[in-house]
Amino acid sequence: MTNLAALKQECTAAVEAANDVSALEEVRVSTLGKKGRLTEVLKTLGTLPADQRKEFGAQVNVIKEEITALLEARRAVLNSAALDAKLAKEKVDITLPARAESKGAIHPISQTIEEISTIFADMGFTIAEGPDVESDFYNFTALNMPPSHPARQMQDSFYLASEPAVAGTAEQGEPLVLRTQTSPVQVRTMLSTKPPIRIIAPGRTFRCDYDQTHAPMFHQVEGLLIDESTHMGHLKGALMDFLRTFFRAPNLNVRFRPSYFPFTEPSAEVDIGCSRKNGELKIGEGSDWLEVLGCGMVHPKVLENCKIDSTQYQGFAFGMGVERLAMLKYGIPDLRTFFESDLRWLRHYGFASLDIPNLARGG
Ligand code: 2NL
Repeated sequence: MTNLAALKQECTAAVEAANDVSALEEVRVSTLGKKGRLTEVLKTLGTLPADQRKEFGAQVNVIKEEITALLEARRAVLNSAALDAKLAKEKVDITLPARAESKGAIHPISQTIEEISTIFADMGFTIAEGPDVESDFYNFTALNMPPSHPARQMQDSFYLASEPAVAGTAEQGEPLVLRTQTSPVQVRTMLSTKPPIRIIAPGRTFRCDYDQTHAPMFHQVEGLLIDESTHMGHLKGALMDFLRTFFRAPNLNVRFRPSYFPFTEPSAEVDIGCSRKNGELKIGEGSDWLEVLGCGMVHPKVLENCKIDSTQYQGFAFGMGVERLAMLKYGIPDLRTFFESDLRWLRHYGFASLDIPNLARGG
């Protein structure tokens, strides 16, 4: 018959000798596992005379429970020691000076929005903001885009389950959409303030699109001016001044080409003069043209949708893509790199926090 006292002593010693969790696990398997020593002893019960079986089985079970308790206690001690060691190893000395290379930089998107805002602020525009999640009315209907309009199709827009509380002002049950342009901000301003209105709306916009020149999230700056005698000449003057300041090219050629947007009439796309030689793009010289923004006179239906009397007031509006303007101004070749958070890219294209835009520097 097995010497139970000796077996208990050996198992106890093995538990105490285990110096880490995996060694302890080996001990558990070799004592209590399927082929463990105590399990093997239990298997021999059947070979014992009937009068000894009960007594011997009970003794083995007591030892089994004791060893189980010892294993648990040892595991707790080892886990706690492992945690202490891990914490000691991961300790951060917060008194160490910051590493030079971890200096932050202003992202070119932020810088470009600041530059654009500075130029329009100088012309008397104020900055307006609104929610990213919009209702169908502010994003489409008010802007003269009927339900059948292609821009409303599911593949272009990100729709959300309708949840009125999110947008705050959405009608019950109205579909919610991630705004596809920043125009809803102007719609809200027209509905809440009396003309004259002079605002720009910079911000995030979203479209279900992804390739070399499209990202599902991108940035726009839109502008809106409404007064009693606003006309296309004001629009042309404001945008020419803007582009010449932004691209730091006082003689920049600017061309207004007829176009179509549902929310403006007439509408135009604006090109600037450039040259393309040996694959290199130069802005402000040469005889080629490059499209940079869209604009037009606010459609009377849009004014009426926004409770502005279109017989008394008219206005101009424009919209531009921030990534595109930043790429052109700072020679950034690939749109997708804007959102990759690559620190080397940011160090190269980022701006120091003291590069505050001002008009003398071109926004
Ligand atoms: C583009 C063209 C444009 C507008 C945006 C607008 C807003 C209201 C009323 C009328 Cl509330 N128009 N916005 C007008 C013309 C063009 O954007 O190419 N954007 C990147």
